[in-house]
Amino acid sequence: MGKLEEIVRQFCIRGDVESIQCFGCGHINSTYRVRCRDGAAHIHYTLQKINTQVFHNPHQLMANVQGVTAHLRSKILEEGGDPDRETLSVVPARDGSVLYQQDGETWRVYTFIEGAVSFESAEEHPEVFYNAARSFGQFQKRLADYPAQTLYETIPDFHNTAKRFRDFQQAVQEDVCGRAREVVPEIDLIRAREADCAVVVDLVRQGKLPLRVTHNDTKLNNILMDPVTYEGVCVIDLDTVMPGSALYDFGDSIRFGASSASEDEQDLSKVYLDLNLFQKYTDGYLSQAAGSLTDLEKELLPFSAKLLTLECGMRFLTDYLQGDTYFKIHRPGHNLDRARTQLKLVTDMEQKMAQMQGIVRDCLRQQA
Ligand code: ADP
Ligand code: GN1
Ligand code: MG
Repeated sequence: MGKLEEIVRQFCIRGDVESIQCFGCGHINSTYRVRCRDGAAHIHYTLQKINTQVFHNPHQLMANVQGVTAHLRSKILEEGGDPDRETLSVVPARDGSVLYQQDGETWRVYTFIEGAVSFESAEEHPEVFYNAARSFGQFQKRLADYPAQTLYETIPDFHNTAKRFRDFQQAVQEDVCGRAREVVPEIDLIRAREADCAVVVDLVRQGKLPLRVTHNDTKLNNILMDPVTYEGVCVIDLDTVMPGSALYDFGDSIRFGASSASEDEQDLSKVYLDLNLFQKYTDGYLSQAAGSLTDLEKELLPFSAKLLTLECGMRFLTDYLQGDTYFKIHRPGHNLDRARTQLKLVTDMEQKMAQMQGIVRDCLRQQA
């Protein structure tokens, strides 16, 4: 029996394990699709090794996941939906725990959501992005009455962009890999935007922007969708559900999904903000969330897209400078390529800010 099979058998799975394959394109955890056979039936599971370099307290993380999924289940049932499909279901280990730990590694299992796929891009099917927005908007709505004080902060200061800027500055200064001299234009571009970094955190601290229960990692591949109808099925990757600003979720979705190219595209001439996709997402999101957002949140939606893109660019560049210790990379310079696409998007968004503001205004007018 292979190591992965031995691990998955520690969980309450049905049937005999037939195969275990690497799955998905996440940058943090290691994900596998497990196929089991029980008589004539095939059952699939999602086995994940939690990245404990990133998530220091996996038990607290799982307490969040269980609390949030239990809440979502009851909302989905009230709405007449199918909770086994529309939210994640944790499969416990045989000893009753939600995690299994071995050789310093930490594992969990979810039921696999069948007949749903995650998209890496919305360029070919813009309606995918509209529906993703509706799902993330609905996710936020379903968690609006969740007791936020019971959530653990799985990664402290996750979207504290001002802190991210300080960490970036420190990485440049320490320059542990001697890479800073290769990336002077990128460093300058970020430094020139220091003032942007504090805008949202300051408004949250001053109580001018509300804290809500937010997902905090709303990239398009963190939602499973129906491959035929392109409807949203299930919001996944709940590891960073924490109190946050709605702007983090809106901005991060745009950063990834409204880009004309993939996050690691090396030809920067292909990378720009697709205003059609921005419009689709804004429309879908506001169809769910317009009623609960404050005026200031609505006003800052376009800025949040730029802010979260700048933040992510800074994080990729910081990781590149620190020797690629945080995000998984698949080639040398991968984090630098990712940082460059984000920074290209930032400058493009700056030029398109007035158009983005116009789109938000038009969508709000249509919702009213
Ligand atoms: P990471 O934190 O590394 O991004 P995710 O939890 O997002 O990990 O999982 C990585 C990928 O695995 C997802 O983008 C999705 O394609 C797939 N996936 C994860 N959980 C499930 C599930 N329960 N059912 C089906 N596919 C899943
Ligand atoms: C990571 O786990 P994944 O791949 O869905 C990261 C996000 C970044 C994203 C960039 C916990 O998301 O914050 O925006 O990569 N998640 C964590 O693609 O750091
Ligand atoms: Mg993910």
